[in-house]
Amino acid sequence: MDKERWKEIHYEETDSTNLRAKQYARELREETSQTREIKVVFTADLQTAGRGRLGRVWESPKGDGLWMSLLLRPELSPASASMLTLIAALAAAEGIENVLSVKTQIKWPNDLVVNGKKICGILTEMHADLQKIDYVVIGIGVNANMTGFPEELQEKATSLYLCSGQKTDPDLLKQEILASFDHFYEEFQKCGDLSGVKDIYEKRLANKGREVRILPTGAGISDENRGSEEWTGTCLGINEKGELLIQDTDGSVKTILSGEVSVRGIYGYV
Ligand code: BT5
Repeated sequence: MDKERWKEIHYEETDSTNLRAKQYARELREETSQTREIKVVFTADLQTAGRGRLGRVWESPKGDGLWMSLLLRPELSPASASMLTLIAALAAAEGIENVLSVKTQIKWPNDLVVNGKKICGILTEMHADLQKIDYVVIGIGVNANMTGFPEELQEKATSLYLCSGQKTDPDLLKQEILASFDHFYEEFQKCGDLSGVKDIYEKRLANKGREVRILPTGAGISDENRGSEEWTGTCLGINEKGELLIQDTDGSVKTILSGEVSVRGIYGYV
């Protein structure tokens, strides 16, 4: 995709920017089914029904964060969509660091962590047929200015403010993350996979070199792991498709497509 400008749609309050993006895509499809080159970013000051994966709640209080969703219609197979989550994670990490001196790490596949606590979550959703993606929505939530969290999140969530003592303008954060996304997305399109960003991704990968626990509960568990018990191994990194490489205790290396991977020692609460 070229670096054409993002069309920006902002809400003071909405249910979820991912829902707004999906609705927009459905309406657009009815009007101009041939328009593939779209780049729309939806933001909200407040989300009343912010969502995480598997229908979980995403706390999105007013003015305290960057709650945004990117709508794209890439010429990709549905199997490639999960790579966009990794591209978004890289973009969010770099964008944040361009605004503040806070060192962010990526907890594969969809969390950014600072000092062992979650600062950003990503929710990628798509509409596709068997061969091709129709549209993809990448929701990115960054905790910017929260001064505290509800009790159940206190141990595992943090904000840029709590890490740096500085308030951040969500709009500036948005512009930086979009610029980084454009850069990494272009690299992704050039290669057709993540080979061009693998090294830089792995530098930020909190899981790398650590013992990780695989919980075979997520939707994207590969066949070899499906139905198996929870198991542990050492994370070696990712491959060019963005799958996590785990060395089992018997020395064999397995790939995890997506889903639930709990990482010992990354979050204080694990
Ligand atoms: C995620 O899900 O981390 C994806 C979050 C995506 C949020 C963005 S905001 C813009 C767009 N619009 C939406 O409606 N969503 C996207 P998951 O890995 O399932 O993590 C969810 C879990 O994180 C929850 O069950 C809580 O434990 C925790 N959590 C909730 N709110 C949080 C917050 N603000 N900061 C850190 N952790 C939070």
